[in-house]
Amino acid sequence: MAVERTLSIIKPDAVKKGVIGGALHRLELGGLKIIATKMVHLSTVQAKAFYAVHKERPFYNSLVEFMTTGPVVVSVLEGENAILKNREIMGATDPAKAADGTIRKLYGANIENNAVHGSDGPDTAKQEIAFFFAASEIHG
Ligand code: IDP
Ligand code: MG
Repeated sequence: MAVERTLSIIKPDAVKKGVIGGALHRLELGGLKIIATKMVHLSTVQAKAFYAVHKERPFYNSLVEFMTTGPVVVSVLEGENAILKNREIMGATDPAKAADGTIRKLYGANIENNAVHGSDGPDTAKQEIAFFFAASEIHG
């Protein structure tokens, strides 16, 4: 296994619920190291750009609106197999289908308001990290 980096976002619903610490704690308990983190309130332009890959999906506009309803916490996570590990700790996209103990099961309300984002592969991880962080902000 290789040491990887991935992007995590604690979405506006989870920030509003007061579970930034709970979500980050679970990522750390899973062996992922936080090597960069900050709070950002996404503009519509930023949210549209971040989720551009989904622009043809029926939920795109709603997702963009949700992601701009309040601040998010973006972090770079590092560890062995970090991309898949993060997605395992997050759980399935739909909290109703997520395994017990996962962040989405614990804190997600529905398939859109699902508490957290994680990159889905090495290329997207690289792009998404660069979307939010300059190299000088990452302490790996
Ligand atoms: P992922 O976040 O598990 O990788 P994606 O399919 O990449 O899931 O979808 C991106 C985000 O879009 C999801 O995390 C969720 O917030 C939202 N989303 C996905 N599917 C739906 C849907 O069917 N209805 C509404 N929102 C959705
Ligand atoms: Mg995805």
